[in-house]
Amino acid sequence: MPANLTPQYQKAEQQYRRAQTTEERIKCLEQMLQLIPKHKGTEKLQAELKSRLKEARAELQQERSAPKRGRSYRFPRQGAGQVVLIGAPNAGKSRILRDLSNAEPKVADFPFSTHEPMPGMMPYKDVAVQLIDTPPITETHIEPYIIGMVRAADTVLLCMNGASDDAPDETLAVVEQLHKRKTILAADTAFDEDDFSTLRVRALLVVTRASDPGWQDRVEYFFEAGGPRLNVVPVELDDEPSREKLRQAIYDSLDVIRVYTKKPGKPPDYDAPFTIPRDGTVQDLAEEIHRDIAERLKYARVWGRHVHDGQSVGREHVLHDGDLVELHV
Ligand SMILES: Nc1nc2c(ncn2[C@@H]2O[C@H](COP(=O)(O)OP(=O)(O)OP(=O)(O)O)[C@@H](O)[C@H]2O)c(=O)[nH]1
Ligand SMILES: [Mg+2]
Repeated sequence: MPANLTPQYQKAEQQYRRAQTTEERIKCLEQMLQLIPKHKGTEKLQAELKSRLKEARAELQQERSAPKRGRSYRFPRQGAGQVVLIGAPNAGKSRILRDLSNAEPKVADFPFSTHEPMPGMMPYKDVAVQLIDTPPITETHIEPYIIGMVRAADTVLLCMNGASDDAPDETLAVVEQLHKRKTILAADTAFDEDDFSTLRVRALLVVTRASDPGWQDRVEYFFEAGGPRLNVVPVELDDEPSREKLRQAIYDSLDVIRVYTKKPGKPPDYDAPFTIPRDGTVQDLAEEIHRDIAERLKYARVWGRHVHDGQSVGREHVLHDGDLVELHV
């Protein structure tokens, strides 16, 4: 990525990645083109953005004239982050959704039991994380819409059955299916520096049935055979302390902080915190609440461990987990 890209541009780029419709993508690309610093170092990227925009506009035309073949699903983001579960058949994806969230997917002791994606909310601390279960991916089949979901996810859970000798190879096939579609599971999310269409998406390797003594050897084999070196989270879903560790790993991977708000002259709202990225600012919080507030914001007062009680701060002030903020417009 060329140097000197502003934080505003980077934010627009992140929105582009998370866009779920062609209309949204077009809007984001237009914004990126407007925000990108115009100099020699960004010429290649500008050209790339323009051709993406052209493609997206053509796509929209086509969508309007002829409805898309194949199914598509849209799950508006909710809560502290959107986490997509993928994996080979029988990996335990639906069981994770069932055990961790309010959703009631079908869980079966035979493969290919899930045919459609399903969202659910996982409560954690005093926030909730959106989990999305998906149908299995094999060497020969992937539902095309899964790619879009993976690319827009905040975190992907690559699920692998820790008790099966076939699971490492089956899971490598999942990785390969994504790779063929320019989607790479990685430790962190980023567009490829040289090829804007390739995207790295933050993922965890979740190994189910970790009460099986062989799970570590199977993970070792997965890595040695070329699997991406993701952080590993073993889980035995029959065991509550183990499930709690998985909840925590999922939440931590999102790298967000919780911020509480109060209206001037009113008591604090400690029930429903907002979540913003770690190192997020007052501006980020305001945008999370409402675009109007973000635009009209004059200053904020903050209570927390890193400020004097009620300290007045500007838009660029960096917030911390647990801060209480009063926005003044
Ligand atoms: N004991 C135990 N059983 C598990 C665990 N994870 C998954 N299972 C079982 O494994 C079987 C398959 O789980 P599912 O969640 O249906 O697997 P899936 O990945 O959704 O499978 P498909 O929808 O076919 O892709 C079910 O019988 C689960 O109860 C685990 O950690 N411990
Ligand atoms: Mg399933």
